[in-house]
Amino acid sequence: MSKGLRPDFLWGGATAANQFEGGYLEGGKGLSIDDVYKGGSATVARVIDDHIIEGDYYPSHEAVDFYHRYKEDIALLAEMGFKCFRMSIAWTRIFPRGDEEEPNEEGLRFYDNVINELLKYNIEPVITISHYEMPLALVKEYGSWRNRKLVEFFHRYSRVLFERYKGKVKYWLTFNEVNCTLGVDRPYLQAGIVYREDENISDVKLQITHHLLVASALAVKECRRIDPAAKIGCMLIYPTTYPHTCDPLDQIKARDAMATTYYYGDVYARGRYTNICKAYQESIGGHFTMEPGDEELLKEGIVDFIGFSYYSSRVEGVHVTEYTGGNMQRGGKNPYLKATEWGWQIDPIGLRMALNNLYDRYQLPLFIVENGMGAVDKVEEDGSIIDDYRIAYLRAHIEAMKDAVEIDHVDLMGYTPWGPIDLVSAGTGEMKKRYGFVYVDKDDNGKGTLERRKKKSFDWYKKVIATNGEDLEN
Ligand code: BGP
Repeated sequence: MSKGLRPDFLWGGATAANQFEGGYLEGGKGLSIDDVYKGGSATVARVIDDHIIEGDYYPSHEAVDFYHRYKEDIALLAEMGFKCFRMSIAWTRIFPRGDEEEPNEEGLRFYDNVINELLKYNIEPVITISHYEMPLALVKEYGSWRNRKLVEFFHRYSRVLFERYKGKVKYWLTFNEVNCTLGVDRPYLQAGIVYREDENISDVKLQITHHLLVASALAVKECRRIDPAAKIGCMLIYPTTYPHTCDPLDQIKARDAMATTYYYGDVYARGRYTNICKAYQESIGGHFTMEPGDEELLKEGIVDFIGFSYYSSRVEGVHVTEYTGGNMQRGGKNPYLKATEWGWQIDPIGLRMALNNLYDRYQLPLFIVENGMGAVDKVEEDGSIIDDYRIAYLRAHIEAMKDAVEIDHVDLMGYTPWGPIDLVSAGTGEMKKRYGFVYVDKDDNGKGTLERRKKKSFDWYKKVIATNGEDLEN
């Protein structure tokens, strides 16, 4: 077998509409759940506002203004040699309330322009259909994904996109980090859900999940019908999880901690609720309703590839006493690893493990659609930004990913690190938590010129892409 990444490896970067675009009321856009959310506290279930409070600052409203600067931004991505660009479409630009019969033409026109601009540079759009920004009206008036009606609305929305972008968009992802919905964190960001006191949380979790899985399966079916040449995948958050010790109880605990990830992964990749799903349903004592035809639909909705995000690993076990932060989930601290300023443990080998675990389990092509290190960047007096720490993080993760391909024979389609141009943090709403190769002049209070500036990592990543990952030297 030949060594190295495939010649058509999809190098790029990843963003999400609500964290990147701004223009939150422009072009007929409706309010999304993220437009009334200030970031930072959605990691625990809480009562959240369902409207905008005048005078308060909302990071997504302007974000970094990709809405008006997409040409300049895409030119920068093209200069780095991007082969693909992962972005999401804001559901509320297309269906401002979510329940309309007809889409908002102005919203579609914005994405026509963005997609055409990308194609002009031969950058393949990789589109997430829903990334943490569902229409607020669907939450307030329908109870969000508790309600089966949402399946119909999402079906209509995704069908409009496949029809409009047939022949132009070759790669689709359904729901971003969908498995967060079952975790303790983020049912709000993912599904607009804040649990009510009068409801059985276990039942609601399973019902929402079933609706999301059915909606995804329908999207897969529609995508194949409308544009058979396109590929459609799922998007899981993947927290590589190590047992704390060799105590067999720790092994079981670490395995159980992956149940919410494989719950989704198994249905997406195997088309049915597997043993791990059933065990999880029983462990939380939840029940949900399936409609006739759902089982068939899940079978037909098997994805073409598995997209996943990987930032850090965690430790689980019965003896864990020290915890640390992480992307959407708290985990046990690992004494062998260093962590970022936000406490996310840096573990490139964890990425190789993730690739192996997912490939062993599903035997479907994989796509790393998020990875990266949030860090505070300093602009030097001469205007330069020397982000060697970012280069070191990405380099180590690319090396690990290459090991998974070259040594372990994992089938990997591409790599899109998070936030190639600085954007708003999903977890905290901060600007100072930066991921980009391109710096954006904006602070946590919304002040700044929005000017774009290349960091040191810009040229480094350009070289990495140009050599298909062969030259990783800083
Ligand atoms: C993922 C989300 C992204 C992104 C990223 C980094 O979970 O899909 O939207 O934000 O994490 O997280 P944060 O922005 O909290 O640093």
